[in-house]
Amino acid sequence: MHEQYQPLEVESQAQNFWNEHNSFRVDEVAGKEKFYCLSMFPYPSGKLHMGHVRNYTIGDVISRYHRMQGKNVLQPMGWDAFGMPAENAAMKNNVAPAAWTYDNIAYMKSQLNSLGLAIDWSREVTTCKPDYYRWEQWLFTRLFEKGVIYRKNGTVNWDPVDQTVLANEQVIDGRGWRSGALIEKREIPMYYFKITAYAEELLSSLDDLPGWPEQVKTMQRNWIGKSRGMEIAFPYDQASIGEAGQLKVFTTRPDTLMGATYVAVAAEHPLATLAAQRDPSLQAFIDECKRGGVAEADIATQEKKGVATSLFVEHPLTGDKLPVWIANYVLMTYGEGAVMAVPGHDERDFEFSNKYGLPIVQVIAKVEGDNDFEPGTWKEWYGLKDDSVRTINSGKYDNLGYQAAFDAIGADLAAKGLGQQRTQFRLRDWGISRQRYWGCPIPIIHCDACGDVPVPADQLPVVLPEDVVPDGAGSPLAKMPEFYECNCPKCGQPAKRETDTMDTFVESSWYFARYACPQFEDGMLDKKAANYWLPVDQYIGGIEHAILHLLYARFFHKLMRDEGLVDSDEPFKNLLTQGMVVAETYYRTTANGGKDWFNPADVEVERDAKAKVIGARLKTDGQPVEIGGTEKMSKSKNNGVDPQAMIDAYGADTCRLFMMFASPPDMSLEWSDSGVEGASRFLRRVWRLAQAHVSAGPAGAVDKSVLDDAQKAIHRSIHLAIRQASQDVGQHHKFNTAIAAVMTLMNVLEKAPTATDTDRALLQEGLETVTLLLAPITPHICHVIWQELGKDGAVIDANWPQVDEAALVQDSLQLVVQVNGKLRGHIEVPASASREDVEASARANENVLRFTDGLTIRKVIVVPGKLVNIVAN
Ligand code: ANZ
Ligand code: ZN
Repeated sequence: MHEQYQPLEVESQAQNFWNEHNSFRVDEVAGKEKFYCLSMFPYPSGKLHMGHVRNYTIGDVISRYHRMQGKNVLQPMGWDAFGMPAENAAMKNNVAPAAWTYDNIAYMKSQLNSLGLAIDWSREVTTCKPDYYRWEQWLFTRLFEKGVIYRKNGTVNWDPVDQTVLANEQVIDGRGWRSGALIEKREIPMYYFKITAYAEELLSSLDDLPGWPEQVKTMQRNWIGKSRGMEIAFPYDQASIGEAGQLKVFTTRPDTLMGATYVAVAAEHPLATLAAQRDPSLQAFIDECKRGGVAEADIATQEKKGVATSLFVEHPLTGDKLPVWIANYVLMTYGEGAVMAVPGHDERDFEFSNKYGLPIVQVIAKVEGDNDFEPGTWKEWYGLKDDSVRTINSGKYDNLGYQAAFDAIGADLAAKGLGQQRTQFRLRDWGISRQRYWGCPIPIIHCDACGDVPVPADQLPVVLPEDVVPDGAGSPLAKMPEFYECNCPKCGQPAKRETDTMDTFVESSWYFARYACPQFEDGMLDKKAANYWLPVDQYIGGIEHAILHLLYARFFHKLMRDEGLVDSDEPFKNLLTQGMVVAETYYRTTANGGKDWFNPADVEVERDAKAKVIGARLKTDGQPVEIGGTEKMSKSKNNGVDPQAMIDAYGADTCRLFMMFASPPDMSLEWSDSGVEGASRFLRRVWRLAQAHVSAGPAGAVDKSVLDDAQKAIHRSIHLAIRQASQDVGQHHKFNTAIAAVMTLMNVLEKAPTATDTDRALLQEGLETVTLLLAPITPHICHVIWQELGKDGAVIDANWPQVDEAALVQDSLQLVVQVNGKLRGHIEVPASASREDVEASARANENVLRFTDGLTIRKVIVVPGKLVNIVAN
């Protein structure tokens, strides 16, 4: 054993051992408890960032811990390899996306290995490879035949200069990010997954996931957005519209119907089209609305705008004429694309009415007869769906609570055939067509005679050519006859292959299942293997995937279940969303008012005597820079720290220890050079103590019957650390406090005597314990120390240590003694001492006698096991 800790040597020794022994390769073992630990797989962007390192270290610690519990642990890894960045890089560097992607994968795989992750690489899945996406295409054709996938027109952002479809985030201020051209909305045919058919189940089975953070479940519930309400019909005013008909709206608040003062329709609504035919001046506004962003968040925050039409509808209960407006806040894709506007009680309608001088009528009031309506006070009543509010100004429906008003108005509407109860979901069907090259080809053939024909299973996969360099103008596949020319599988006539590819979220929706049987060639999943490993016992990833990825993966799991491929209902039993990695930011303001960001590695921080940061300077020119606060590590703020530099300098174990010690996994982790130094120092201490102990020769086992009091205390410290770490790691994933418990034990062991055989036996047990408790966190150093301690077998095959309850029992206790709340001394009492004995011993303490001299003792408070406080005056 080297005297000095040499991390690079230690780490390659441990990694070589694992490689030679295929240590992390697993198979299904009947009767052995399985544990499937999965971290979200990376996009192969080029190199790992700190967020990856944190994510994968957390997963690795959990995996290794469960292995030490004797379980059959699967920890796989793969690559979410399709997507836009590869196309952008390809255009910039003139290399094919495939070559770029495979290079990145090779490099990032070497980085993951240098972290010492306990991954079963025999199960590696790469989503851009035909052996993977073949099964995605197969499922697509099955679902298409079942009607779970269908084709309809969808709206996309069209760049008229680049002749290409852009994603929402590629449209900046209404212009294409590359061309700068004004973006148009276009209707093109696209394929949709009918996820809305699973909305109810996706919502209700969230209740079966106690191992998910409440926050994530709430986000999913809101995204699915189930609303109970009514569909209400407003008959056309025939005088102004010129024909019979009804305008339908969806409302969650039929109780406010008597406060409806106008109706508003979306720009795409048929009544808007009709109004523009009558009055062409409306067309400009309609076009403006159609140009706006498709993202819902934009619509919620944008300024409310509208135009009046010359059309009217009739109020379904009073017959009053209500004007029809066209408004930009009404979505064509929600409800009926039209709203009954109740400006007294709806925030958007209120803003709109104020702007355009439309009437505002209060129809809800507080019970206490406070009927003076002040604009804005509706906020207090809105959302009170109970009897604490009453209807007013509502004619025969006055003075009713929420439910009574809902029922009374609902009954009258139903009697007239103008209303019915309805449940509405916010969730939309999932459009998966992308006019991109680097994605999974949609397995459909268009035939003039037969229509859309799914590619038969024996002709799958539809292979994506890998040698293409896209030029940014339209989809390359649409320009490659050798790709799209084909014959119809049904009638044999010349036909055209679909050239769109799938949304890359499709690949990441089922990779977790394919890891169970990555080489299986007879189907999408090997049912036996899939049912052995699934569901995933612990899933770990970023909170940014709380909605889409997790919802799509849950949806796919149910699709695969309904296809007979898996038996379970949900894919991920427990979910851990790890916090962000943040770091300080530094900048200088440039002449034009912009900001130049400097990497923390290039900045020298100045501190005062109390280590408080008082300023910062750029290392290269010595001039001051501004401190911008801590932010998520990102390219835009230039505050990323390269994990590789750190692994090279300190070793992977230091990196892992720092990450796990700095904060609990679900909290944000602040980068700190001194924290890294501290982690490195600690590992050197562990090494040094082990080295000193081992070099003194072998030690025996502890004979508990011969321990003196001091030795008992050391033995107790060992088992206290085991108890603490077991609780923290096993139950709460609080690796930071588990590490703190090991540090406390190290402090004891470093001071422990080594004179006798018993002393040495105790130190041996202490060091073995430190090694076992740290093994999931810093596996390399623990691998080597374990061998040096003379243990048979590798530490990865060792069991997690057990608490010896007897060792925790204390013969005597130290109690704090206070007089009038001030610390005055300590007493030592037998653990079995009665309250009276403790009090007597405290009163007899010489300091107590001194501080109570001349006073009368009024009261003695005993907190068992902790302190005695004597109140005297
Ligand atoms: C009258 C009303 C009165 C409404 C009131 C709310 C409060 P959730 O809960 O999200 O389902 N709405 C309906 N269709 C819409 C569309 N296509 N675009 C924009 N808004 C639409 O929202 C349902 C409410 O959103 C409905 O209830 C309707 O406004 C509006 F005091 O009707 B409400
Ligand atoms: Zn045909």
